[in-house]
Amino acid sequence: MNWKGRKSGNGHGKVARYSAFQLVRQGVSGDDWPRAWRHHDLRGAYDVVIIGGGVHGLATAYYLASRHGITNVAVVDKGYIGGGGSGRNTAILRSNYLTPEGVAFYDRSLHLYQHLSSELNFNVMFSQRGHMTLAHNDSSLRTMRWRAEVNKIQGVDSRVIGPEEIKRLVPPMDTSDRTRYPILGALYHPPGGIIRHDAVVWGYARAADALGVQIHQETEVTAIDVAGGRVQGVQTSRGPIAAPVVVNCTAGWASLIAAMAGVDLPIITHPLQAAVTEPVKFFLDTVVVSGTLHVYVSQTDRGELVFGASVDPFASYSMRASLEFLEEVAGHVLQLMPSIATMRVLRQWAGLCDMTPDYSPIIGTTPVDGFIVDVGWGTYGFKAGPAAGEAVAELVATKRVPGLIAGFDLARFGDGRLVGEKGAAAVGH
Ligand code: PYC
Repeated sequence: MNWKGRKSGNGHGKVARYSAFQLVRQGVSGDDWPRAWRHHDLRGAYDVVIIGGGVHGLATAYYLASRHGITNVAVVDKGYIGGGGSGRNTAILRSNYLTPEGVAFYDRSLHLYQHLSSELNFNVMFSQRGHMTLAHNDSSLRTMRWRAEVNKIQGVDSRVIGPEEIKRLVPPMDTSDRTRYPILGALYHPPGGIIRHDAVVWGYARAADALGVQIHQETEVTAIDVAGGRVQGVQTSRGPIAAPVVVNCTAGWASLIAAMAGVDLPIITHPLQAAVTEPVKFFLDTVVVSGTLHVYVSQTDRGELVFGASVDPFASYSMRASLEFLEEVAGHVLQLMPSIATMRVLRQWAGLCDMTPDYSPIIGTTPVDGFIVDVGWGTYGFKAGPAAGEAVAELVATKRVPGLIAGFDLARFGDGRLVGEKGAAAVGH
């Protein structure tokens, strides 16, 4: 079910649909647009408390309300919604993973993203322009072939292409054999692309709010109450909340939040940096990734180039950007596309990645009854948001673990059932 045209769950009447007609009406009347989501006093109890107001937390809230009718839900965030990993990633979407579990999961997410603008009545600006992972040596070419075969078997459009087709798709790419790391081929994945991360977060927030979910920004969780092996609620900077279900949808601080409930997670947190240039005329039609050169680059609809690299090689909660990163990423991207040498970088930033031993997430129940985790996304979190939210909502509503996430349980680390997804990382870590 989707939320459009429904009464908002808190009795505030119908939520305005965004449309050309509504745009004209607002313009002529001069009325303010209604707030996309509202401020509420904190209730003392909810059916579900979701910690983290990024894409995962808000998607979970939205699917709880829209698919299962569970609306007595609070999403709490210590800052503002989308201000953590959701606002810091490079918004690349793809499903060309290596393991059958990973391919099925991320493909479901891609499918939900494809239909998200119409489902949420909010333009999330998904630009499905194709995604290309370059191979500069025999072993990466072998991994690309492996991924292409796993993808094809599961119905995901991926294939290995050669330098000629790469040059045709990305004319500024240096595909000659005179470079330090000549390009031998690439894994080409046409359904991949980029999206506007703030639009995704705001779209989910607006739709969840319209269904009665309460979004509480600047509400920091300071403790999680557990008694008799069962979660009881949370303590926050705005007071206590009782709840039989608490979902940890945080990124960057996931292991610290879990530790508040006495749950140990095998996560190490690393910073990941990115940068953006001034806008220029559109010339880069595909997302380009090179694991060997530790770089990925795409061009936004505004014309800026967005670059990223691998995670910083040390564990830290620092979100400072560094000159070393910029020097390295600029040098590497110029090996791929020497003609962009005079473009100026406008901004750089960092986010936090919760890395697990197998580069797959931890999603599902924990030894504490009612305390659920959707964490450990490493560098894959934003693309996973819709499928993770949908699956966690189903788990909360039905108390059954959906097949799509069964392999990503916390117990796998003790049982030795790892889901090795390092080979599908955008860049080497
Ligand atoms: O996995 O596509 C990816 C990715 C891009 C940037 C960081 N991770």
